[in-house]
Amino acid sequence: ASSSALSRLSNLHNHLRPLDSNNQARSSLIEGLVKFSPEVYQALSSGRAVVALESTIISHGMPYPQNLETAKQVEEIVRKNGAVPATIAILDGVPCVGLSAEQLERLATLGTRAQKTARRDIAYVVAGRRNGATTVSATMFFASTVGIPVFVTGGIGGVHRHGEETMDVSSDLTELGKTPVAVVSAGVKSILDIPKTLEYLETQGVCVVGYKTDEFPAFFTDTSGCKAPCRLDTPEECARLIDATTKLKLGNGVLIAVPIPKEQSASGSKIESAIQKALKEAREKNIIGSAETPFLLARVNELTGGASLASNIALVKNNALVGSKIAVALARLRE
Ligand code: PSU
Ligand code: MN
Repeated sequence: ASSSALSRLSNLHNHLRPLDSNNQARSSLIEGLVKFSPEVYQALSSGRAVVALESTIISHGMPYPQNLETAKQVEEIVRKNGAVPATIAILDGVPCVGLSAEQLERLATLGTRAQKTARRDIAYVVAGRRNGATTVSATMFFASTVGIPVFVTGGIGGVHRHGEETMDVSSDLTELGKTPVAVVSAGVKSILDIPKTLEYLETQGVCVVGYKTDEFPAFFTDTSGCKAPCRLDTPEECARLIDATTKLKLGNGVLIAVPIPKEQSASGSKIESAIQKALKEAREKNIIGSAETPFLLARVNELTGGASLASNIALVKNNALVGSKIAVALARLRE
């Protein structure tokens, strides 16, 4: 049955236009193993701007139905700004780059029944023909494999508080160290240790950019008390940085940290006290490993009466706006 699934995929693949020589979507290893939506395949084939989007934020990061609404709205924002959205997830063991409306709905209703899939989980989910929602690390892996240089999300994982004892350091950080994809996020949540996360990114050789800010943003708030190592002020500057990273064959990722819009940043201190409470509960209940981030996100949302979810949605949309402009500027640069 698995080989017939594969042959169906390669059939589909054969019906699509062959890839031209400029584009990166050509890894022969991935031929027939990844299913592209027609929209994404066309865009990659013609060198149009594409923006990768992750799926753990849909399954584990937000409740239904806001997760589905947000996912659809984010895709619309990307299209309105001249790029093609490529939401990435593993469905029935098939890595999908670009989801249909039905597939997006399926993922959103599966919620936490989909497996949270980081890099380490990819082979397990594919081999077992499971449904996997890809985190930043797994989404970067697939984006890079098929040649999508820009990826938009809400927040990335990082070094957890007390990470020096637990060694809970998100694989998002090591992926950024070895995979050449630019990740647009609102920085790192204060459920994590932000200074240690920045140190670790430096160790991994990741270029961290504050977008129109000198300060590294903390997801729900536009300040963290930490300086952003670099600052850029336009999509074109970001595109040139990404292009230089590619030309130099540095091989690492870039983190572009976009502060949450000021209007949504207001409830930041209320959210901070909820974060403290949720962290304490997580320790008491011994919630660790990959379960910790989803637990904290859900709990903070409950404790803030939905305020954190509203902020989360607003910042993701803002990131989609900025990320699309960067992807379009990059595609222009490479014309
Ligand atoms: N932070 C958020 N929302 C999210 C995540 C992080 O504000 O949905 C998800 C992302 O998919 C990220 C993952 O890649 O959590 C990190 O999980 P962990 O801490 O287990 O590495
Ligand atoms: Mn972890």
